[in-house]
Amino acid sequence: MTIFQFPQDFRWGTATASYQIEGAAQEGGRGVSIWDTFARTPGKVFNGDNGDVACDSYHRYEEDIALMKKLGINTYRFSIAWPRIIPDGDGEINREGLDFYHRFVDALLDAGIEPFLTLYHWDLPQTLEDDGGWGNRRTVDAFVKYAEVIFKEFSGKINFWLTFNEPWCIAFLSNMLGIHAPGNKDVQTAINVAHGLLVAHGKAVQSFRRMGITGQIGIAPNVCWAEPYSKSAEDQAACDRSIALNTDWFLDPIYKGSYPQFLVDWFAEAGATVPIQDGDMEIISEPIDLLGINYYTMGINRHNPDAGVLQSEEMNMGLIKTDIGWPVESRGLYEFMHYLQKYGNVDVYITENGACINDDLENGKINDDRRISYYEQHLAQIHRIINDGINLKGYMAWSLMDNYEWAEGYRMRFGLVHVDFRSLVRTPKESFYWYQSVIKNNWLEIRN
Ligand code: GCO
Repeated sequence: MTIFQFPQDFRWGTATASYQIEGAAQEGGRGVSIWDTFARTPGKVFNGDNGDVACDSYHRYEEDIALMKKLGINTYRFSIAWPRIIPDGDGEINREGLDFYHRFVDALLDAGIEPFLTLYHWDLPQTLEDDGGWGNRRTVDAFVKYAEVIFKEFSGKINFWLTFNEPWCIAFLSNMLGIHAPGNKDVQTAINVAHGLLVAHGKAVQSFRRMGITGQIGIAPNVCWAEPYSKSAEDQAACDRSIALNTDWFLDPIYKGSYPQFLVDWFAEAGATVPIQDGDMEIISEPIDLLGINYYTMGINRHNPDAGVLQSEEMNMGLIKTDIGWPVESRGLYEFMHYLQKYGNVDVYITENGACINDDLENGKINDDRRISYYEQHLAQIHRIINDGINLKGYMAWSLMDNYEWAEGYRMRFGLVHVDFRSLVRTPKESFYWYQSVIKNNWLEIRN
């Protein structure tokens, strides 16, 4: 048996996102988001599932917070639904929406749990998408206005802020690969979206400073660590492109004030350019305080001219996979955290990490041992990362409970708590009790 001790002030948490758990889609004055529309478009989401009810957390948040308390977390990452706050994107403010999040945040604080707030976890008001979405500066300005409303309302209650969740997904998964809302399949559109959201991020951080808001602010990219299939320089270059498009494409502008030139050149070959306006790069590079990192898996990639615009193909190496098909490989997190040091030893929180394991109830229990094993491997790497002197300050498991897994609908389960999507009954899984003991001890015990 091996014991890994964690720092005294380490933050233990879980994460969720508004559209994935709230439901109450037609209540509280909420406007329509691009996910409401996408989910209703035939063929886009497995089984045609949508977030109208989801986990019904809009009504059941007290029950959810009771579960968090039982779990023992000291931090909870959640997102605010922009369409609840400004239903048509940039018009009237909806007091009912703000009041809901005040009740929720107050209840978290009463329970002794630190709220970690994400401003944008993908539910863009549909009206803004209809007008060109993130590629249109109107959306950028509307986001800044929305962010300022939230800053002003919640300053003093919130100490941890994130502007955007997974910018690669917002830009490329959703607008180049067409897998998420709004479902565009165009490289130039994706690049426009990426740039628009970066300008929105920078402007929001500037407002945050100017308004003297409490706490620290940052952004949460998703990591795609990739290692080459062979020793060829071409395979290494394919990996470099995959890694850089997920993280460097967003972090270079923020930390260095410029896009990674080798990728800019690569996209230029494909006929796509970044629509930079005067002053944009100064805005984007406004200093931030922290980074959120979302890590799930890594790839072994090779160069293949037929593998999309990046010509980087992920190979099937026969590794153990979670039920969504992602290889279990914790090493990529360790490698990435060292790679990240090129931006300096910045404060980092793992804002998402977890496994899709679709085990169901059996005799009133969910024996999700494969999820426990996934968490064990990743927490062991985190312990190693901290021991290397990297400023990794907290860990948020994805997710507190099973929820709406975007294009996969409800069939893919990431929760520590099982949700019966008919009765909405919540049942803690074995992994919940395992995580509870890790948090209580503040150490990880590896079963040999
Ligand atoms: C993500 C998402 C989550 C997903 C999770 C599992 O940020 O990709 O934040 O919403 O549910 O990653 O796919």
